[in-house]
Amino acid sequence: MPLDATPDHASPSARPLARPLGLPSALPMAEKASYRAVFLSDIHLGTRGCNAAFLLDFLAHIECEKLYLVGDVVDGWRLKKSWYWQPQFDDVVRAFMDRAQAGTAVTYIPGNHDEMFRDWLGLELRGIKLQGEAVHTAADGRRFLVIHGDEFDGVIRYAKFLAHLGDWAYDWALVVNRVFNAGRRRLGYPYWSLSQWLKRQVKEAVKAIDRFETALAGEAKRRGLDGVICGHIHHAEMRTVSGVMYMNDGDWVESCTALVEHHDGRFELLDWAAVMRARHAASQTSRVTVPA
Ligand SMILES: [Mn+2]
Repeated sequence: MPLDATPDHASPSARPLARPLGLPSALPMAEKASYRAVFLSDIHLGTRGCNAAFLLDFLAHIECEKLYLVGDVVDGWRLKKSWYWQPQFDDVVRAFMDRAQAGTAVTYIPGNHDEMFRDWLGLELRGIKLQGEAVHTAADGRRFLVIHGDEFDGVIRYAKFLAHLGDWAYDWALVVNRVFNAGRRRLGYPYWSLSQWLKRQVKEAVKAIDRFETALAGEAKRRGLDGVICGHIHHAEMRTVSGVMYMNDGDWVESCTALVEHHDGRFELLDWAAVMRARHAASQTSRVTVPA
């Protein structure tokens, strides 16, 4: 039985968490795709999970007037514990600096994992502006609050882990449950259902993500803006929440996603892992064996 099989789970908040994103409408191949603005966050340079190669590939295929780095670009927490730095991480940092030097307006909004940069807000580092938050005006005049989002987070990281538990976890839980309760019985304790507890936790996780989205949308609304652009929860999303646009640019650890604004003010979420898969598939089919 799947974890979400209970009827009361069929609320709007029970939408699938790992919704597949589309390929960019104009798949950039030979030419560079040009966007008005690009939003990236949760790159987590300094961790093994960081997909720097994918990000470098993305950066090599796009051009933009404005680039927003929406927090958790460098993982200072992890680096403090143990130093882990790849040459590719340098390449990413250099790519951002080169963009700024070449005329792209680069704004860096630190998150909670790179909060050390929050001491430097207002500074400009080699053309990169450090700001606590920003208001981005789209080509069509709509205005968006750009913020990392950890300020509105409860225990979302833990919640998200639970939200990703699937059927396998439920089966596994049943086994653990049996062993666990056999032990409890021997010790004279009453039966306790781990699967019921897990089910409740998953439901809470979905609610927690919902709360995050509602809180951020609410903040944008309170300020009279048309929406919010954020990161932090590693969950790319673009939907209307409380009457305003909620857009989360995702991450470069679990998925490889970016939010882009086209020159006409249209926003789009790009799944770069899917782009790279598509390109690889195309290169495979075009490889023709010529008989001798
Ligand atoms: Mn964060």
